[in-house]
Amino acid sequence: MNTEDMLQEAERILRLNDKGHYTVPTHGLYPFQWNWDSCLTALGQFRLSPDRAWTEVETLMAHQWPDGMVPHIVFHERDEGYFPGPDVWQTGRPTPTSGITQPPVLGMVLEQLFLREDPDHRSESRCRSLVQAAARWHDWFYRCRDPQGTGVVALLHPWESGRDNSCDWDDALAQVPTEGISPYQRKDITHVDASQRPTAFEYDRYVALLECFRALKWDNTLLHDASPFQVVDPGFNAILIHSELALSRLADQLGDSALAHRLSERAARSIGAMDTLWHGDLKQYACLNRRTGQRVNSASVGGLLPLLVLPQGHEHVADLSIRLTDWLDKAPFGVCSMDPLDMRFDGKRYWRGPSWLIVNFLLITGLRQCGETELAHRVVQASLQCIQKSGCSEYYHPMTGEALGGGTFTWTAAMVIEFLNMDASQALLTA
Ligand code: 9WN
Repeated sequence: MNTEDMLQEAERILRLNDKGHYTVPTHGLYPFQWNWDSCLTALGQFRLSPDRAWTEVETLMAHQWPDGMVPHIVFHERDEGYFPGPDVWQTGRPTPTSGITQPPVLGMVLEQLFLREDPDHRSESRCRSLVQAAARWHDWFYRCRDPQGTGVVALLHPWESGRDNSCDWDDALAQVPTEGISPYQRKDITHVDASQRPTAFEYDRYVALLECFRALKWDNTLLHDASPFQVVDPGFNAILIHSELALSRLADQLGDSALAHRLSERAARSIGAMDTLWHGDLKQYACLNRRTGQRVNSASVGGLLPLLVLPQGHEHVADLSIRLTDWLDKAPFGVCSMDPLDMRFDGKRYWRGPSWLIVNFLLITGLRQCGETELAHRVVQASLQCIQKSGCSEYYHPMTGEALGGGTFTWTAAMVIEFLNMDASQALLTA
């Protein structure tokens, strides 16, 4: 496939999965609107139609909860092909939604959409409303997921991380009690081979957490302290801070200097708090189990994502770049989701080894910001090699580039469009 074919295929997939005002990640396996999928998809959509890109994120934000939370799934239409559906979540929203959230990439995406528009014809009022809504979501994070004011927020469910079955959650998940959970039937393994999906042990705990929160009527003033699972993820927090800074810059451009100042102050405090997540032995960032107070000894890609918030020349940029280079040397088809030398690494199983183009994109964004442009180009090239070999899949075996998970995948297609529009990526690919 040459670059023109790749671009055409990516555009075809965006259209195929377009429901008019939102996009499904892929038909069958994920038949609803997902939070971070939609936001990242808007980046690719922008190249086809800026108006359609703004609509994608507006649709998501129309389902923000009154307390500021933005749900991870919006169930626009009934579809029996996914578990757990709205009847399991029972969140009581006018349009049914899930009751947990996902990585807040919205802020960084809004800034990109705004900057890419013709300065004389910018969608200022659309952007202004979205910035206000996104800031309310961020306020919710710090109020409800960091009630002690530590500067970093906790995840209460592995699905919130977007890296569902990462090894990062193994210990904390094992502590989640499953007695009395309702019987259920998984649908994911009717679409995708079970060897590429989370295990039954993990699903039982995903359901147990959902049922625990449902029993508390999804009251976010109670969920944090009551949750048997509270993990502070450096990757998630880096995304939150990166978006917070983007929102601050946007607020400034749009004339709301008070909001801009409030967000940049909070981001500065959170960047300081990220130091507590540095793991000196692993030479990367790692999670903290907030329930036990213990450091999680797990070297996953989440611990490299703080590249998104490190300034050029920071001592940890070099450490993280060395790790990334080492992983790419061992697995050339994108960045592994887990250290390839870890005993638990599994190149086929979802977030325990495979490479994901959206994570590659976030790393590339961080690397470019830190001045690591050569390494950023290497990750672009590795990502495009997956597409050349296997098309737009959900994820890839990082050693072979084999397509894994769902096919004709929306956010993967959107990332292809992003990568092909980045400077020099075409030259690299054809070199
Ligand atoms: C649960 C839609 C989503 C992504 C997540 C990915 C996967 C869902 C699932 O699919 O999660 O949210 O059922 O496995 O892990 O990152 O947003 O593409």
